[in-house]
Amino acid sequence: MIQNKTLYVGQLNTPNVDEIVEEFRGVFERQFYTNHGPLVDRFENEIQKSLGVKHCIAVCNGTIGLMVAARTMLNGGEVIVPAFTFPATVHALEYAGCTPVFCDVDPETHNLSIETVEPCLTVRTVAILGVHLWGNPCPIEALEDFAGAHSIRVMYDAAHAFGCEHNGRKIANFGTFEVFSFHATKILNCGEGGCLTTNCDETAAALRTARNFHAEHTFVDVPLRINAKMSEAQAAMGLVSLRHFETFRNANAHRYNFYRDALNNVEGLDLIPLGENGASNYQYVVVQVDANRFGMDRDTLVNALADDNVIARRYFHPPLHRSEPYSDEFSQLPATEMLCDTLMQLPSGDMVETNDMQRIVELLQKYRAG
Ligand code: T4K
Repeated sequence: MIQNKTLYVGQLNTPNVDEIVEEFRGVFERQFYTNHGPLVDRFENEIQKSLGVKHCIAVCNGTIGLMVAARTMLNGGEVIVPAFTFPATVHALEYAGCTPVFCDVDPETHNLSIETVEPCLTVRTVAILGVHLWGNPCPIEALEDFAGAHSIRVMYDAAHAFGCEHNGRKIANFGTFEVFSFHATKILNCGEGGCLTTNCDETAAALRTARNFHAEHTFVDVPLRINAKMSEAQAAMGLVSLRHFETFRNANAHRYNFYRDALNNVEGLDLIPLGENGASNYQYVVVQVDANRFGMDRDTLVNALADDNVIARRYFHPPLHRSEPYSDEFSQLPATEMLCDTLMQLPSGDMVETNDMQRIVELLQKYRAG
């Protein structure tokens, strides 16, 4: 352990450098860098096997994936989406020509629920975009019944949820489509990257067509096409990441369990449970700060940690309905506002060793003691 090393949220799981170099060698030997090369093809097949889903459509990042899928599958209209999410979820919808309508979330699960979605439904609603926050699945069956009853679509932002399960089935298999992020700060790391998944052949053909201008690929009628392809370099990193996924998951679980046990003894800091309805990837170590019990509010705590070289993050802050360009348009969302004021994410990932976590917990105990 380096006593003063800076500990970040987001230095998650590092793919093996030698294996990446080996995959890159093949890219340079073939002189085939993009446009559906052999590594992207292999990556899509491996993801399909790993997630038990019929179609994986690899894209250059999660935001663009969501934008392309929303533009392809919806013809504008209102989409109900939680305000408690990363801005990319909502901005991608806007780029796709949809109107986001913010709903609140459940204060316990941090995900949307029928109770929070229902008040947002109008005659213009075309879809619900659920976010499986922290990898914990949305109430999938209830949402799908509700969407069916109102003849609207349900789709999922699964950026946090690679490898997570809902009642024995992998996230990837639900809704019209699901979108994953393979950003550097995610458990499956392509540097930048993402994919769309679906079990519907027609949806897959449309999404494959829309993500590129390549003449030889599947071609069906879509409203617009764009270059959203994944490159061979991204797929090389992704393949190596995927090969070691279970090791990454186990290492994340070890860190999560360490924090859980240690924070049990720190009054006022409550770790958000993961994987209560099935496997988790244990990527997010999210803590709720109860200022009264802890003796310090979340923002003061994040600043104190930063002074001690621990870069915790306020995911997510500010809430989207209080951020430009939405600030004046939407009403109060009490659970979202409460969560944005009280949650923080602690450093996890391969750079964080047991001794580092011990140091973080000792700092937290010290601040609490005043
Ligand atoms: N939907 C949801 C629910 C999402 O959370 C996201 C992305 C998306 C959609 C969109 O997917 P992508 O288009 O990104 O594929 C980070 C990530 O950039 C973003 O991917 C992620 N969610 C979000 C939750 O976190 P920032 O703006 O907080 O990133 P940044 O650069 O401040 O990094 C966080 C920490 O990680 C820093 O303290 C430093 C550290 N870091 C970061 C990078 C990039 C490293 O140590 N090494 C690195 O290479 O958004």
